[in-house]
Amino acid sequence: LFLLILAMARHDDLPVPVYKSVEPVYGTGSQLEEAELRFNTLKSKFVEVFGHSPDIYARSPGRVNLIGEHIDYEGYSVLPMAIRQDTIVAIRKVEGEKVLKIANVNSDKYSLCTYPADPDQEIDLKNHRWGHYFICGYKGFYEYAKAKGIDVGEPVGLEVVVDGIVPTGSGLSSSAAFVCSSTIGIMAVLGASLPKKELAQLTCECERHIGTQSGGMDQAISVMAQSGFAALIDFNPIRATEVQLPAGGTFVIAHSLAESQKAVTAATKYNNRVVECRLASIVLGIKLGMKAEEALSKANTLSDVEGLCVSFAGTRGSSDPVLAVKEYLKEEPYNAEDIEEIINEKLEVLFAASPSSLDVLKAAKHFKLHQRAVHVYSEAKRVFAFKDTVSSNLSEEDVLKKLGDLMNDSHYSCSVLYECSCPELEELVKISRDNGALGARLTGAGWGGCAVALVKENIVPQFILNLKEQYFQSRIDKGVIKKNDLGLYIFASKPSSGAAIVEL
Ligand code: NG1
Ligand code: MG
Repeated sequence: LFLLILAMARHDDLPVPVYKSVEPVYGTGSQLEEAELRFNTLKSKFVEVFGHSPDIYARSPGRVNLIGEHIDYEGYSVLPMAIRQDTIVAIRKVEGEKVLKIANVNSDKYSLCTYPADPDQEIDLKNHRWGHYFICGYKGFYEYAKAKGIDVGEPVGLEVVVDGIVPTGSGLSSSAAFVCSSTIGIMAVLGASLPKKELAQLTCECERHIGTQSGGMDQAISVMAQSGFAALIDFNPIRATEVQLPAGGTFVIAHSLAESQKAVTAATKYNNRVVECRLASIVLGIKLGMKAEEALSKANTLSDVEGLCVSFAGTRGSSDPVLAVKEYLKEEPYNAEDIEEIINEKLEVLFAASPSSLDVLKAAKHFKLHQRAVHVYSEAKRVFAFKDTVSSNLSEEDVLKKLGDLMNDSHYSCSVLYECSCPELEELVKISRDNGALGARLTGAGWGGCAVALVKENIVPQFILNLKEQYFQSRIDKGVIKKNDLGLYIFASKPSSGAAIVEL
């Protein structure tokens, strides 16, 4: 009976798998060889720094988002897949010494960070350090344990060595790979374990300690991904449904080489958009009949007022929430006073409990409520169109073409309405399309980082060669990157597996 129940359980109800070797995670061939080398190096480094071996290793992958950008924090489903590149955290519990020592295999770039073994410590956000992401997992887990009444005893010291190969600032969620592997590693040495979907929720909250008001996409896919499948991630509650991608298409990821340091630029970029969406939700709620007070407390995201927008659209014989946006949100940017008059509240008061939102208000000149809301509602629809297309009985040719079109529409919306692209990404997306991509778009938060292109399987090698020549060669010539590193900046990607614990 137990086995039957286990077989029937959804995989996201199960905890992160624990393996005794690296094969189940990395498969065979060159990928396995690379992994074995990394684990050996990581172990040697651990012995070198701390004088003994780690207790366990925890790994969690980066991801590429195929469609559904900047809508997870508005409550809408997204469709990413895990990539092979991951972060591995080797960790050991140290009784007695109340210090967290976090080292990196790449100690030239990332020097040892130490923190007190104190779950209540504040993270110094004004002085960003790479080790802060580990502390996100640390604080987040203890908060969770406290809230749930889980007894994990007195805080202990931890020794940690990190090996991350997800390119940073690239929109491939190196941050979530680091936060998730840290949290999973911490929980494993403290003897705690959770179903993956709860862990996905927890790690999302962990990462907010870095000061970005993240949605939950990156942590969800990093924790819950199944090898061979992309996933439709739903929120409230978090849930992952496997999506089988068409065999004749390959997703090629290319780095624009513009780095996007989200934790550092949050006030003018990422968190700014979260605040704009919140304001758009409140204004829409009021215009569509909510009392100001009710809207201030209940209209937190655009998904909260979608029902009202759809009812309005119904009066025009449609079901498209965008109609309500066009009717009730002006296209010209709003300034703070415009909004305060409508919502009958000072913005500083509305956001008083959120220091990172107050930073946004300080930095913002105006708020583009119309454009952001049109993006969110239309992008949310494209995600379902993408999912439906994949499972439709159209010919593969037609499926691929349609998916490409949806990706192109998504990029346009990100670029023009959400304004999260940059000149380098625009150039890369154009070159991708010119070289036969069925669709190409920025992926992740944007403002730099990577683009993802859908390319027919049979032209992938030529496509990559052409991009190397047309986008990367001039940057090699200028010394921006080294020719030998090109494989880090452009590669085809298959859907990889999610987080795992390895006990060697
Ligand atoms: P990146 O910047 O790619 O890690 C961020 C958010 C996601 C999502 C995307 C935009 C974090 C940890 N991640 O991803 O939740 O909102 O932007 O779709 O903030
Ligand atoms: Mg990130």
